[in-house]
Amino acid sequence: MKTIEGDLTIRDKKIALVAGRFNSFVVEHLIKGSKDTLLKHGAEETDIELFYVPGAFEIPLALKKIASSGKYDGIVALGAVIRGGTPHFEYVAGECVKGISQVSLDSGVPIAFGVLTVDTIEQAIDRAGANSGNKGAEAAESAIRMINLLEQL
Ligand code: INI
Repeated sequence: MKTIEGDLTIRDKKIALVAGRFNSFVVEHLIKGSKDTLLKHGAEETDIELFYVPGAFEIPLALKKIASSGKYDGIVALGAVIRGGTPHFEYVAGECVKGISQVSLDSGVPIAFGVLTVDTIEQAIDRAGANSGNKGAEAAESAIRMINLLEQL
């Protein structure tokens, strides 16, 4: 059986990070995890550009423009939607997830999903590098693997 899989090396590729400022105390850790992972696997500092949007709800629209610019080989979407006391959690999280997926499918640009959707601040902190890995780092790895896989298809 022939196996086709994207590897974890990245060279001469442009990557955009799109991050929501809402819950920035968590999102900054996701950005760092993402950036460090890209650098670890071969990206140069100048290959990476960071775009901020106000919150997770705005991520899809920014992604749409960024993906359609044709300048980026892959994108990592980063944010933190925390349920704790937020009545519109479901709407913000739902629209964000749906929009990210739609832009990726429409544009053909791989967009990794590094948006935390959690119940509590503690869970968010855990998943931003404190205990349960760093979702930003994991999303960066997915972006690298998808860029390399799509190149072979
Ligand atoms: N945005 C987030 O990124 N995370 C959240 O937890 C959140 N909550 O809880 O409301 C949130 N809301 C803001 C939203 O993304 C938009 O920026 C805002 O509604 C303006 O359009």
